[in-house]
Amino acid sequence: MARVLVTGGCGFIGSHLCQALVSRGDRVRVLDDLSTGLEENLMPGAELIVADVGDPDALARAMEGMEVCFHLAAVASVERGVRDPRGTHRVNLSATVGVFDEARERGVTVVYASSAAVYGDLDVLPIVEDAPTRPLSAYGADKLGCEQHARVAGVAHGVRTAGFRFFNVFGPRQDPRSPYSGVISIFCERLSHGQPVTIFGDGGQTRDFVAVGDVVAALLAGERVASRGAPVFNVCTGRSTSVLELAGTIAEVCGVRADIRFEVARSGEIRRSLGSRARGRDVLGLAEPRALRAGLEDVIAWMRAGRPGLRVREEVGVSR
Ligand code: NAD
Ligand code: UD2
Repeated sequence: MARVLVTGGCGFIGSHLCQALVSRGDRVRVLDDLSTGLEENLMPGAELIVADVGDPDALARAMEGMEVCFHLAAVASVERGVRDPRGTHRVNLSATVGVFDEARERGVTVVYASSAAVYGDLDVLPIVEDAPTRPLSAYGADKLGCEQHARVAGVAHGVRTAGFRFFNVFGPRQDPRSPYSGVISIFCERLSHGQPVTIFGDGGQTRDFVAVGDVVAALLAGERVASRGAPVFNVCTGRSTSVLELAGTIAEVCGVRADIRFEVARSGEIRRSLGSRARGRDVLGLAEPRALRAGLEDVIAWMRAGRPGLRVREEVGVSR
């Protein structure tokens, strides 16, 4: 039974990770400010500290007695970084430097979320981890900064880390309600209600959509390979889907005809994103990823069930 801290554990990916950790018998503590996460996504059996991960006192309290920290708390939106680069930088990079520093004090291993946004728009696909990193957004630049600080924390201070460059993650409990939500959650929500969807640009832009269960499997494997060498891994499927194709497939799963409107492309938009999963397969032993259509069916089923969280709202084990 490991003692594990999950920052951002009430969020989309964090809640799935906590579910896996509690199920395998770990003692799980969550640090989350509930800015985008929901208390009803707190896994029963996990302890919750409601605080800002950038607050050094709260972080020290949260890390006390822990062996591993999964650091997922972030402003997980490229668009928010465009509008407020200073505010998102404080959470996405400065707070991560704090996590590595606290981990060094306490001998804690850190497994953290990076992003495919570190690569920017590359010509050579699929993208391997050794490809150049040329982020096109503040969000991507901050995630790359996290990786650089992980390396320094390892080399200079002996902190064991592993970083994961998630491509476009989707699944149940991804919030569809903000205009900055992931495209799959927005399209599933709208098409399942027979509403039109908006495509930014011509819809020919492509993404590598990875199901959240595959992300959890990668993070759990990351614990084993975390080292002072600060390894990084893609979390992807190696399959490319255009946004237009995606709208068509979701409409099919929902049993409706897609009503699509087109608007100008977003600024800093990446045209093609496709990851290589070779390192994850060979080093972490990751299995064949879930098929897109099967993953979309999971999302639609969750939406049709009324978007349940992991528990009913109750005040158990919460400190603020
Ligand atoms: P999410 O918004 O659902 O989860 C983020 C969680 O962090 C939320 O529970 C939020 O309340 C919490 N949080 C935010 N700021 C905080 C702060 N200052 N202090 C404490 N808690 C804070 O997003 P997600 O999609 O689950 O993302 C999890 C991680 O994965 C993030 O680091 C994100 O950048 C990364 N990531 C996500 C994707 C994706 O496609 N969803 C892709 C690449 C990387
Ligand atoms: C980036 C990162 C991803 C993650 C995410 C966090 C890349 C390749 N991906 O995802 O890893 O960090 O940011 O936010 O860097 N779209 C529409 N209509 C909509 C919504 C989106 O057309 O209503 C398009 C959007 O313009 C983009 C695609 O769908 O081309 C995917 O958008 P997204 O916001 O889901 O994620 P993206 O690729 O910005």
